[in-house]
Amino acid sequence: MARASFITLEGIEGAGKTTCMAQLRLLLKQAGIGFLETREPGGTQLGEDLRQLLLGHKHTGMSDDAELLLMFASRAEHLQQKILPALDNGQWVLCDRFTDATYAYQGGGRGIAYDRIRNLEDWVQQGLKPDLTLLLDLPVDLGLERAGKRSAPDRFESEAGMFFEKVRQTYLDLAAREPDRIKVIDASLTLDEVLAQITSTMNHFLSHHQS
Ligand code: Z5A
Repeated sequence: MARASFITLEGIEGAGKTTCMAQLRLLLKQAGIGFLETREPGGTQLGEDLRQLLLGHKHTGMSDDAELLLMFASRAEHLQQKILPALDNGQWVLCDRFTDATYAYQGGGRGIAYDRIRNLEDWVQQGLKPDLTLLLDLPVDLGLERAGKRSAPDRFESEAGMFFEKVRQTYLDLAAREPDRIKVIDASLTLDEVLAQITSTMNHFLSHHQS
């Protein structure tokens, strides 16, 4: 039997991750696959506490390095407490954001050198990477317009449009570098069309990764 797979979902603000996560959940259930659904930053008690510090407005002037290190502190705990034990037990893992978000937001958005991020990735993940990443891509204006219809903006959502242009471009660069792992979904289309792309990508993946 093939080993359990680690699947992540990525995208800029308003890309529709929440909606697409529901579709992924449904597809895995239909395939009879047991899975853990989780998110970053977060996923553990410590991670959720760190998430509040990272997304809230209490520490608006947080330094870029502190932000990066807190993302990886959350990730280290998450891997040790939840992700690795689940994979070891044969459970698939469905994670809303992971290290690609760090390259995109802290690397592309904040301008931290990718080598620094790679050092932390190597240290914390010891070679573990997602098996499949679905990147929901859409123009920044459209994403911000969709996200704007929701609740008050968090610390990241308060950034200017240029920040998200850099985040989007970094995600696309990552996808170009790792096309086998990162599948770009055109999230600017209607919800039905986006869900159809998710379903087709997942069915293709499942056909190669199920026993
Ligand atoms: N972050 C980081 O900087 N570094 C890291 O390493 C990690 C994270 C791991 C929290 O992420 C923040 O953490 C994030 C990056 C940073 N920045 N922010 N903010 P999050 O994932 O929890 O937060 P989020 O980006 O705001 O995502 P979200 O709330 O889960 O979902 P979403 O992708 O933004 O979209 P949605 O809520 O599913 O959809 C938005 C609206 O659009 C909603 O009304 C939908 O009904 C609508 N929608 C969705 N799809 C469509 C289509 N196709 N057509 C029309 N309307 C649609």
